[in-house]
Amino acid sequence: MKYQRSSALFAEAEKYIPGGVNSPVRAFKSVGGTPVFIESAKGAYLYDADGNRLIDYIASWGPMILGHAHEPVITAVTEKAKKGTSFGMPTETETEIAQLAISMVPNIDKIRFVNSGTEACMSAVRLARGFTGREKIVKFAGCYHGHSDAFLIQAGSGAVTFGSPNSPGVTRGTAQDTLLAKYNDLEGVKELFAANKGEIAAIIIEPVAGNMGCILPEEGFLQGLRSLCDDNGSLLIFDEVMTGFRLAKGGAQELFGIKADIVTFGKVIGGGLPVGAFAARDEIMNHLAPLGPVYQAGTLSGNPLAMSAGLALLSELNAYPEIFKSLEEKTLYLHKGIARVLSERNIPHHINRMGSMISVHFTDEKVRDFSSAATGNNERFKKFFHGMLNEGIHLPPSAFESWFLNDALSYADLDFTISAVEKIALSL
Ligand code: HOZ
Repeated sequence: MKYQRSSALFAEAEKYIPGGVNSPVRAFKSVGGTPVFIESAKGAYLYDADGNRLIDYIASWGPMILGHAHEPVITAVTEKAKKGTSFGMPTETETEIAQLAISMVPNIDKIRFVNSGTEACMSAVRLARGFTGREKIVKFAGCYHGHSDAFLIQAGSGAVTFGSPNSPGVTRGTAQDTLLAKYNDLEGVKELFAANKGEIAAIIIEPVAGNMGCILPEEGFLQGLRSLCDDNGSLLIFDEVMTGFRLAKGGAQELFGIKADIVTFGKVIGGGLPVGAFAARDEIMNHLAPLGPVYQAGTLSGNPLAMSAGLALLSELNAYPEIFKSLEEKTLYLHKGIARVLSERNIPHHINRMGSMISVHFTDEKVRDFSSAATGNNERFKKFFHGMLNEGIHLPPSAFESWFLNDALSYADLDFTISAVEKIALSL
């Protein structure tokens, strides 16, 4: 496939936008080459500036769970836009999506909408600090909770892809309130609690991590964190920006049967428009302004277009919960197909999968935390990524990202993907 026009567009973009992109993960810096510029998308496919059709495993980094330009979402947004795009005043649609989200997710009474997952996590931590009167938080190496200061300590996603897991610009004071643990290492978290008695406001975790590739919580790990929080008066924050409304109607809380104190959302909840949210029981949410003293606000929060897109998408997921099963079956099919090809060619690999999240790591180690994810052979990943792109398949351009399947993908698309792996495997 040819990507000449994309390359030219990128060269032009680089003159005016740092790195030519508005979010670093879009750049191909760690895999080489230039990003593909998209003109449109429908269902499982992206159509780029060179006229190529690509099978999409990024799904806008998660939101497009039912595929691109999904009709009910497009209709809802179009109709809403005709009535005005922003008022900075309340609308009924905000209450409708709040009611629906609360009915789908366990253990939450109130929800506040913001504009991104970053904002949601940043606000959740402020709320946890305000609620507990404590300052420290625990986060896990390789987890990414957006780009607010407190989280750019051993962060995953683009932060690690581009070699800045601890970003310059984060003050020492902020960094020292973020305690770092290893994913799946309950003992390590216990030690942090012992060393910081009465000081930890919250643990924040991606219950299934998606920002160092896809990493699954091991048996007892999330439950152990729940008990530690209970025993120490700390809050458990599930960052469900990726997993919320994707792994199940009620996200990871439902899937693992574990109650978090605060849950954050993004991606699917906005139906492809910029939306984040955080939610909790009344006793916690009532600490937020204007009811309580913890301040949080936003001009475009609860924007009518964004709310109508999210409402349309959540309504579908609520009405047809079999979608989650269908997505899981498709992802399993892809997993088995790719694993078969890589095993036949004796290519060391480890594939992690949960629901419709999956990632391929070119290592023979079991990938269970950031350091095992980092053992992946990046040269091989680069060849894999470009080989697949050349076959018309767009994967995330970093081994430290999860792939997201969408339900518009057909089994023919999955077979095509598996045969592309077969085709390029010899050159890996
Ligand atoms: N949270 C997304 C996946 N790591 C990336 C979104 C972005 O940084 O652009």
